[in-house]
Amino acid sequence: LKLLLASSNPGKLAEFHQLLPGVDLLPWPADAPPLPETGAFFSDNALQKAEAARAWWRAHGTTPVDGVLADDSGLCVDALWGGPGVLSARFAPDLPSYHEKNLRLLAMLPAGADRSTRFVCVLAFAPMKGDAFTVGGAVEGTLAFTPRGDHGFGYDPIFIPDGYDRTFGELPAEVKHTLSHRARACAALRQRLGGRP
Ligand code: ITT
Repeated sequence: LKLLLASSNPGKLAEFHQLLPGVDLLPWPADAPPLPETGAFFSDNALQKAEAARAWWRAHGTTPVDGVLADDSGLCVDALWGGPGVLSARFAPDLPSYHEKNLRLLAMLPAGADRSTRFVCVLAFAPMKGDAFTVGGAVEGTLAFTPRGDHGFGYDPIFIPDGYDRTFGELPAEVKHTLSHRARACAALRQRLGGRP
């Protein structure tokens, strides 16, 4: 199976290489246009990205692919009414690094707040022939009190999955890939594709 990954996030690309080992994954070209994500829901944005990328690849693609995969994901903090959620990539745009964004996000929680949090991932799969569909996955956890660890990317240093006392930033990638939102969405994708890839 040969797929185009409609994502400019290198952290996601690295994870998909590990989570979809049988798939020949093409990265979104650096000179391709930015993909739209103007929706109110993860599924809406994932579909927008997959369908826009498929249309662009039909016109400009350099090699045939079986389909396009897009990922819309984020961190949903109960004490922030589910935020930053679908806006996770756009949280604190004034801050240059995820370390600073993570500190800002933690500082928004009042002392004693419920720290329950989940990571959500919706994948949209747009086959070159046929209709696009979405699958999803989530992982429950809590927010750490300070960022810890430098594995992974983005919000990983502040998320402690239930059943562990280390953050995704501290846990080895092999552990994250047994229980993450993206791993669960990939399992659903494999099932939907009938056992492939
Ligand atoms: P593309 O749309 O090009 O794929 P993006 O980074 O804009 O890239 P999203 O709109 O889906 O992607 O935003 C997801 C945000 O949530 C982004 O800030 C990520 O860093 C963060 N995120 C998603 N999955 C994560 C994970 O497994 N670990 C840490 N942070 C994650």
